Amino acid sequence: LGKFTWDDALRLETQLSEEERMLRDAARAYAQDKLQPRVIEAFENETTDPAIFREMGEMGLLGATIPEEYGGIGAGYVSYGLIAREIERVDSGYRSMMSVQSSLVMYPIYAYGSEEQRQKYLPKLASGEWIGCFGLTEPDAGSDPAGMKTRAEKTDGGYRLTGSKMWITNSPIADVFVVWAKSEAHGGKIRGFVLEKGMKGLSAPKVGQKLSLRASITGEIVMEGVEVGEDALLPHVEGLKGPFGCLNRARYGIAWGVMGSAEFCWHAARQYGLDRKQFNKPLAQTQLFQKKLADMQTEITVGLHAALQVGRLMDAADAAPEMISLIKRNNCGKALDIARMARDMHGGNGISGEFQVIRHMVNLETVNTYEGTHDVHALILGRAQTGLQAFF
Ligand code: TGC
Ligand code: FAD
Repeated sequence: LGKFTWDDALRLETQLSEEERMLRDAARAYAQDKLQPRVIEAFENETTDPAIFREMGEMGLLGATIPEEYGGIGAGYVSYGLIAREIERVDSGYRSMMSVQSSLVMYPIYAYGSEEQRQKYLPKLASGEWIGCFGLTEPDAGSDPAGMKTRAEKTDGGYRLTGSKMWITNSPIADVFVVWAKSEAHGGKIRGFVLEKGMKGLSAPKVGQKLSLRASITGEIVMEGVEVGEDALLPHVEGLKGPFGCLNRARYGIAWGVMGSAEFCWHAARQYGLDRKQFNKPLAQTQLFQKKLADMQTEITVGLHAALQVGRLMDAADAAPEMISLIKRNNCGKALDIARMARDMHGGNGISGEFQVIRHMVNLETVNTYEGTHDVHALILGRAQTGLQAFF
């Protein structure tokens, strides 16, 4: 008979290569040694430490899938997912900082940028010397980015950008801004532009009073006639498939990341149940407690293996966007359920910052919403199986 390992029920470990395990172990050591000790205070005080980008850069955790000639480590998408899981085991906000830099800033510059843009931006983004952000969402265009109002008008030798983006991770501390705008010179099609901190007319005020994802800074991007040269345009993509190509990668990473957050909550609930006695026996010796642990174990195991399968297909350049919608939606929804359950299983201690499960719980509310809400991904999957468009 085979051996059963409670925290790796279907042996994910055996499905990983030696290289993937080494990178995962390095990411775990960094996350536990360097991120875990500062997260409680960072979340409480709503502070984002920009040094984290340089630390992650040194570890090769930024833009890991980007080739070495541009500062990445040329890792595969399974490795990228494993990194996301380890960082989000500490906090979804830290994973957010990493995934925006990697999938939403470095990826579009690599995939859609000119050789000059790649050389100018990628090495400094990979090292964390520069911080990047990605502006798609606007105050009146969230789930429906095609409704964006940001415009790029043609000027002599370049473009003038006007508009505002809302809910942008990293923007108040960003050096590099990948923004999407409707370009008049390209028949009103959506095009990507790379802006830089300090450009006239560009500002990025912080969004305050966030009660979720507090360790990750969020802001607006305000563009009041920002003038850029032709060299700011990402030349190799047009239309919504530009931003969606980046979102596919970030959503995939999130599907792994939230499983890390859920694992933290599950392990914490299990340990709490073993340690705490009520009615003269450990909580973990009650049927209701064990059922909850079994549900957590099952959903996390299934979610991780599904993410691994999509990662293998991504590494083979054979993954469909709908697969990514399926795992993003499922894993975020299940992680949120698990975090809420773990909060409940901790009783009153569950609302204390010290026990951390409520921090994961409120973070996961954001993760369930950004990069396509839980329901928007249901509509993507509904369209794929009925052929019927239900968005509008
Ligand atoms: P639709 O007609 O479906 O498609 C328009 C064009 O885009 C192409 N496309 C894709 N291409 C690649 N990958 C995908 N996943 C794609 N999905 C669509 C499509 O082929 C088409 O191309 P073309 O050449 O024919 O023009 O577009 P729609 O307007 O009907 O879209 C509807 C919907 C709901 C699917 C879409 O708009 C959507 O996914 N909405 C959610 C918006 C979203 O995810 N926003 C995320 C903002 S960034 C963010 O949240 C970062 S947080 C990160 C962090 O902090 O970690
Ligand atoms: P809405 O689109 O207004 O949705 C509100 C509700 O209506 C949701 O429940 C949704 O599911 C539902 N809904 C919408 N359309 C339909 C429909 N057709 N049928 C049924 N229900 C529908 N964006 C970026 O561009 N870059 C970033 O870096 C970034 N970071 C973020 C960080 C944080 C902390 C947060 C909270 C958001 C971030 N976002 C970012 C924005 C995020 O992607 C959007 O919030 C998300 O796409 C949802 O858009 P919305 O908030 O406008 O909600």
